Amino acid sequence: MRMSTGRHRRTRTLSIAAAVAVSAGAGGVCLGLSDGGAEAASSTVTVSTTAQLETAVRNAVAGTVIQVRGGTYYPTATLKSTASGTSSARITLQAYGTEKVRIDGSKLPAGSWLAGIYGSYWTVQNLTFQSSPAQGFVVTSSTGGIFRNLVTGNNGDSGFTLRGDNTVNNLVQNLDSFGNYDAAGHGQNADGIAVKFGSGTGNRITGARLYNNSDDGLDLWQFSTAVTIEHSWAFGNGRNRWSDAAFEGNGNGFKLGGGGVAVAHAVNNNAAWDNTLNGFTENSNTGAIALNRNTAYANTEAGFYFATGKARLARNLAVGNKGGPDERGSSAVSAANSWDSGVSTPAFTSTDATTAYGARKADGSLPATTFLTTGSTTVGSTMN
Ligand SMILES: [Ca+2]
Ligand SMILES: [Ca+2]
Repeated sequence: MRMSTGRHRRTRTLSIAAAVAVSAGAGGVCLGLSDGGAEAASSTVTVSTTAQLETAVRNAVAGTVIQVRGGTYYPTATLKSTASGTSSARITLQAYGTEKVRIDGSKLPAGSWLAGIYGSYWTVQNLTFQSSPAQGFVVTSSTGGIFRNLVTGNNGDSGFTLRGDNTVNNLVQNLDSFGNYDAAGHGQNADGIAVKFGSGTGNRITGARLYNNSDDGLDLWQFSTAVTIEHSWAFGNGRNRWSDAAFEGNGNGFKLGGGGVAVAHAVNNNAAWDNTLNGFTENSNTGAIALNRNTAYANTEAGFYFATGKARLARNLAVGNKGGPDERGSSAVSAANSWDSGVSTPAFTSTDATTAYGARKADGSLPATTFLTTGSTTVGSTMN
């Protein structure tokens, strides 16, 4: 069901009519048109079975909107697409209305990812990807992706991954990624979100909760272009929650490098707590990572570990980390942080994390919480 650009233009009117007809239906499946097989310029496909979901993803082209009815879906092969939308005709995969959709990988063959997107200009939103035998959701060398209000939980490797060169201008907004654990690696690989082994400008992660993963909350290993990370929380990572006698999970909240790259990521207004290693670490990245107004609380190692690089730390807050607030080398620049001289450490309004684990707001943004807030306008994360 491929189409030429010319065909696409000539069928536009018809496809709009078809889309209207579809949305007037009773939630059934509506695929394509009756004009000889040309794909619609903007076709809405509503799916309610696993087979329909698999077909719809396989056949998606620019302008396709796939709406998934509430329920749990069990793909038998990776949901995969190499198709690209355009900035004006995106490919959209989303829950139908406010219905709860879980895409569950527990019937996939061993080693399979649950979803793999290799194209550009996708919007994927309001969906859960869970219980994959390997990675949950993987985006490879994509431009202009919007990945919003997704949950990636209890997968057999990292929950959400951006990777590859030409990874450009992707937005990951309001991701919940938790409980991911690679049994085969004894937990050494499964991060909440991995932006690894690649490059490309304009990638941003915001509003994420990355928790209880076997390895790190966020990992930027060998991603050689600056990534922006803001308003995200990483907590409870690296603990052996799987009774793995040979457990090898790391447990940094935010792992901001590795593999020889030197890159100035931007890390603003995040929080890391209760991780088994550092709250925030360069992980050998010697670049000028900029960290502003982040909070590290009660991590097992340092709050902020920047021993070798040129990181610039300002207005961060570190309290109760067993390895101390900061571990800095002479190349790092530190000013106006809670550990710097002349700066007072504000008291937390609350150290009860219960509300931080709670339900998100209706628009998918982080839950309101007083946890780790201080009211300070100068130091630490605002926790929103
Ligand atoms: Ca690891
Ligand atoms: Ca990792």
